Amino acid sequence: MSKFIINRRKFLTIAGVAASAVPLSGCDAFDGFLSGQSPVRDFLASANGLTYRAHRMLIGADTLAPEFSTSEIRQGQRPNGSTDPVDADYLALKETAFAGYRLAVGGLVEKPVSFSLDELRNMPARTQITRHDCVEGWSCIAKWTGVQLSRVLDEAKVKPEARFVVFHCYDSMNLGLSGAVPYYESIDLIDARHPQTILAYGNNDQALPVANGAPLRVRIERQLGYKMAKYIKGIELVSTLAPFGSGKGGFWEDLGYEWYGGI
Ligand SMILES: Nc1nc2c(c(=O)[nH]1)N[C@H]1C(S)=C(S)[C@@H](COP(=O)(O)O)O[C@H]1N2
Ligand SMILES: [Mo]
Repeated sequence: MSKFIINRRKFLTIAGVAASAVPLSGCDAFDGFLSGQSPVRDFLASANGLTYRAHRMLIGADTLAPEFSTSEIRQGQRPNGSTDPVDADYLALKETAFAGYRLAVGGLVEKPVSFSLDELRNMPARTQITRHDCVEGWSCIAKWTGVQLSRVLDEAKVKPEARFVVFHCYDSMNLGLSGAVPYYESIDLIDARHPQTILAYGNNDQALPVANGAPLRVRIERQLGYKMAKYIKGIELVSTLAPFGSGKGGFWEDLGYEWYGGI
């Protein structure tokens, strides 16, 4: 991970210079933090806080990740992490080609709802060709088709006190002696409502393969691969991440990765 942190700091310095001509609230506190003399230092005293604030201040909420052309797709999306879950409830769904699948949306919403795959496919679709960057050191350009998460959230009517979207997944991850825990992830509502954040059911013009998260996985194009939960069982709107896993906001975060995996 250290390589990524250094890259982000480099980015910060460059972006900070570029942005100095435009009014940017909070910039002083930020510079003060970098020189080590600011009272907000404690608040920002983690690489994670630094990168999160940097991205949020210097990159607009709606800034798009680069999109590519069909000719730039060189190979299928390389499967990584869980690629064939063996959890009983998942196997039962897979047997029926996911006919009985329903995406549950609950938590801090006015109207808890669930959607079948057909219902999701009948909502307005978005297709995007983007690059997936995995911390393990590989990237892949692929085409993704799905429904914008914001549309699904609007159906459920997010309550004002909600701050995060938690993705609950079907696949359990083996942690050796500590047993198996389900994969989960979380993002804030800025990324959740970003136009390129989609619940994808299609990959490279085919139904999403099991290896890449069938029947439904999220694409969060401005963050690293581990944020993009596959095999989504349900979505929960929450005000705090403390109750889930070890409280760090995701399976890999609980093991030490940063919560904000911005690229
Ligand atoms: N449910 C679930 N989601 C997951 C993972 C996983 O193991 N389980 N691995 C993550 C990681 S580290 C990466 S790089 C991407 C891989 O997605 P892909 O298999 O489509 O390449 O999924 C992410 N989402
Ligand atoms: Mo990854």
